[in-house]
Amino acid sequence: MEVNSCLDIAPEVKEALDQGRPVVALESTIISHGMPYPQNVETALMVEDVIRKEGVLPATIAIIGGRLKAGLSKDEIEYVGKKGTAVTKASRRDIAYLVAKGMDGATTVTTTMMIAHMAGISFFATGGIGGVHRGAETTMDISADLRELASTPVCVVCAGAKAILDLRLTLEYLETHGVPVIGFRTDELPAFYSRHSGLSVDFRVDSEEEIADLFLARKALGLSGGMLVTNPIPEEYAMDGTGIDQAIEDALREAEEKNIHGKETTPFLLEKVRELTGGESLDANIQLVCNNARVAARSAKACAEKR
Ligand code: PSU
Ligand code: MN
Repeated sequence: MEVNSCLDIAPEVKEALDQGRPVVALESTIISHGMPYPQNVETALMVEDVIRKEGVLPATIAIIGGRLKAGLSKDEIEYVGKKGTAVTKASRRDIAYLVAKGMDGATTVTTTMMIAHMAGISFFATGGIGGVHRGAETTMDISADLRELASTPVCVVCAGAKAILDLRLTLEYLETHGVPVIGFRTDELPAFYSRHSGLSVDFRVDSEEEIADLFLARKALGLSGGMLVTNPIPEEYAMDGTGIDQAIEDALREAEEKNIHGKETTPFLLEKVRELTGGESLDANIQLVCNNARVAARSAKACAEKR
């Protein structure tokens, strides 16, 4: 494959890809904008360990000094985590600017998918994807993550989309754009902090092997878009009935009062919810990311074994 001249693949990641060994991509906006320092860096390193323990190579993705990086060193993860929200949250529209200016960028689900695909990585684990925001019928706030899922052939493993979003509209958008929403050992779309949303997924699978089969079937069919695996937060960390819905409502109201919009919205809501739940939402967030990393790693491994 011709490698993009703006892309640096870490040597260890390159070697694994060349040998057909499994690799899982990880995003960096969750580090810079999704969690406070130092828990963000601790979590990023812990998630990488979860993947390594499965015998799979993690590749955390970011933009550093205008270079697209597939695979960060510990120091680079520390750098992005410490700089936090001072790093540009980089969506599709931002990356050419960051490359042209030699700047840093934290990659969202959108840009992580793009860079993973450029590097030849097919599986990606995160916490929650962006989606259609509540009130989108007037704000038109629909995350670029959904559009990217529609076009880029990467399998994204997440814990669903947060209830800060309109989950029903998010599913409608994904259906329109041909993105299958898979429930991992569930028929119900999980809602990030919660295992329940009252909405159905498109298909249920009960093993990582089935995820690999589905990914390979899409590839064999020549379908261009991605697929979304939704993996419920482990029962013991789930926040159903702990006032999480109230915290989300309060956060949404405050965002409206403060006229928060555009790319600020998601980080603002996440931080507010963390504050309002006394940090409990952060613990849940950390656990669900690890849980997703494990499923992504096993799926990547199953896929590598079939090829
Ligand atoms: N969901 C989380 N934590 C996050 C994000 C989403 O639980 O940090 C980040 C991801 O990087 C996602 C981005 O791609 O927010 C979506 O932002 P927006 O809604 O502005 O598209
Ligand atoms: Mn948005």
